[in-house]
Amino acid sequence: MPDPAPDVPRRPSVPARRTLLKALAGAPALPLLGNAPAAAAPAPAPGIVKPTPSAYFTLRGTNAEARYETFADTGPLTPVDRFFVRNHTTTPVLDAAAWSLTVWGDGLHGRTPVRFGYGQLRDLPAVTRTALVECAGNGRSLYATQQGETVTGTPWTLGAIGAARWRGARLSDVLRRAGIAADAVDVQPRGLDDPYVTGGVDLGRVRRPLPVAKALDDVILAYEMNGEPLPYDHGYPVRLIVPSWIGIASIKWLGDIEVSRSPLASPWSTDYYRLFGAAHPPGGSAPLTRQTLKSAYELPFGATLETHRTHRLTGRAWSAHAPVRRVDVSTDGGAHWRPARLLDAPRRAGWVRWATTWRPHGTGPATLLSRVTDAAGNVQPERAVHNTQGYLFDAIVRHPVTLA
Ligand SMILES: Nc1nc2c(c(=O)[nH]1)N[C@H]1C(S)=C(S)[C@@H](COP(=O)(O)O)O[C@H]1N2
Ligand SMILES: [Mo]
Repeated sequence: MPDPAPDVPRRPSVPARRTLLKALAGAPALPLLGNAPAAAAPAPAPGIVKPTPSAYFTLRGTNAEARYETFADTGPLTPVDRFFVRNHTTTPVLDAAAWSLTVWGDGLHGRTPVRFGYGQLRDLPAVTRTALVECAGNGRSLYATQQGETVTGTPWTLGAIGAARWRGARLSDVLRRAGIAADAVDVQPRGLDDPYVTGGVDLGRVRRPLPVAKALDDVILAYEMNGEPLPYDHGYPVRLIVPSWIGIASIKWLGDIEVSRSPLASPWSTDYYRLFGAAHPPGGSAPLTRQTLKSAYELPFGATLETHRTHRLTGRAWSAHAPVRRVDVSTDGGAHWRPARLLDAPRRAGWVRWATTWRPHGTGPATLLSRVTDAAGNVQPERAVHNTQGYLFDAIVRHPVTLA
């Protein structure tokens, strides 16, 4: 099988010092540090170009998790300086002028690879849409903390998610111009970041098959995020955005797309991003596609709330299946529920902010709960169904606070 590894000229994966200094110079003043010395310039995470100040991020290996509670002072979109980064290796600093996308494979008429330069892609009709990017493992650590279950993988809390406004070309336009055959079944986008090596095994570059039906539906090749060129860490110059699917589908630093008349596979569709474990078929579930639904308070876990005072509590809710219909909250561990007030009009993409007021009495530990119901009738369960890799946590989050 031909495999034209794109011969895109690449700069070294360590960003140039100038780039780094420029990025740091653009860093925001740190809001949550109170009177900490202003000179405490945050070191970027290894392999991540943008600053990842501890006020906004928790570093987890090659990744930076957003502090979910700090979304409280953001609007419906997540600013780039708060947006989580999930890197299998390191952020490559690519040059748009030297970049091109190769579309190739037996699923093209004539089987001739077709190249698109950055300018050609930008000349195609542009679409703009809001979409969440949420890692399949978002909330993974709650399998352990809330359900006492062991799972493998990055122990995200709730911050492996962000919402942005993406602008780019339709994947369907690119595939049609490349001459996709009527009987093509899968496409497989692949990134230009370094091959992923785990346990001494080289799994190659990050790639994952995408069924043609989804590829021709609403997928975009994004070159802008929140009105700016895509940042290095989020896939510059071009990434895929696969709305409502798990984050791994949205391949960053896109280099090539294979188009095939027979089903494709990669470690990201066979070993990872399936459900394994007692509750699932012996060989694992089918490869995961859609994300699930969640809701959570924008409050640190273990926050202390003053008793006999009225608090305004806020949060967010989202579902990859349908618009949010309602959010219910409980401040007594689930004995009583009441509706929260929705602050945004539910739409098919993005999340809904919500609020409730609470005047606690008494002191000591308490548990706050929130529960989203979407327009398709999906509702968060009490428990998520365990899977060994801790994907798709969807259970009602039990949010511990202390009343004092
Ligand atoms: N090329 C490439 N694409 C990638 C990844 C990666 O490591 N390399 N990580 C994936 C995963 S697991 C997620 S959750 C999202 C994260 O996107 P973000 O870093 O822009 O938040 O990118 C996906 N696309
Ligand atoms: Mo992910």
